[in-house]
Amino acid sequence: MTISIIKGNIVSAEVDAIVNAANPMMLGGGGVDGAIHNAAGPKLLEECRKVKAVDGVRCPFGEARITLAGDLPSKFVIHTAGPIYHNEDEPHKVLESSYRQALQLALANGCRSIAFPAISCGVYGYSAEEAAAIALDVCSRSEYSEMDISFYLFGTSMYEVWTEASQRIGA
Ligand code: AR6
Repeated sequence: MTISIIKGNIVSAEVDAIVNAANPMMLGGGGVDGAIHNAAGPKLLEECRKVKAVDGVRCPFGEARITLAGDLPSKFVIHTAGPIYHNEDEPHKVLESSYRQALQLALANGCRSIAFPAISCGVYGYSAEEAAAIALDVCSRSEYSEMDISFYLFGTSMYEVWTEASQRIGA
C-alpha cells in the first residue's frame, strides 16, 4: 500500500477511481463536484442519472455509489456524500463511513488505485485536522493494503494539514 499526499487538482489523477465529494442527489454541484463534472463532460451526468434514486436521493450521507468516469483519465468515479458537519450529532461516523464505503466499492470493482479529495472540508464545514485524521486512519487499515491511495488537496494549508496527519500516523 502507498498513501500519497498531493497538492493539486483531482481531475488530473491517473488512477482507477477518483472519489467525488458529492451531495445526496448526485447530479453535480460546486467545489470539487463541479470540477469533476466539468472535466468529465456530460457523460458523467448521464451515468449519475442511471443510479437508482429514492425521492431524489441517489447517495445518502455516508454512503458511496460508483459510475463510469466520462472523459476523465480514471475508469470510475466513486461518489460519496460526506457529512454536513453541523447537521450531524456524530459527524466522524458519517465521514468514516464515506471513506470506508468508497474504498470497499473500489476493491469490489477491481481498482488498485484511488484518489480522494478532502471530503466535507469545503462547504460541508468539516474541520480539516479532524477530517485528515479520520481519512488517514481508514485508509491505513490492513484491508486496503493492496490499494495505492492518493489524496489531492487544494491549497497549501489543506496540503500541510494532511501531510502532518500522515506523518503522525507514520503513513
Ligand atoms: N481537486 C481537489 N480538491 C478540490 C477541487 C479539485 N478540483 N476543488 C475543490 N477542492 P467541497 P464538501 C477542495 O466544497 O465540503 C458540492 O457543491 C476544496 O477546496 O467541494 O464535501 C457538492 O455538490 C475542499 O478542500 O466538498 C456538495 O453539495 C474540498 O475539495 C458539497 O459541495 C471539499 O470541498 C460537498 O461539500
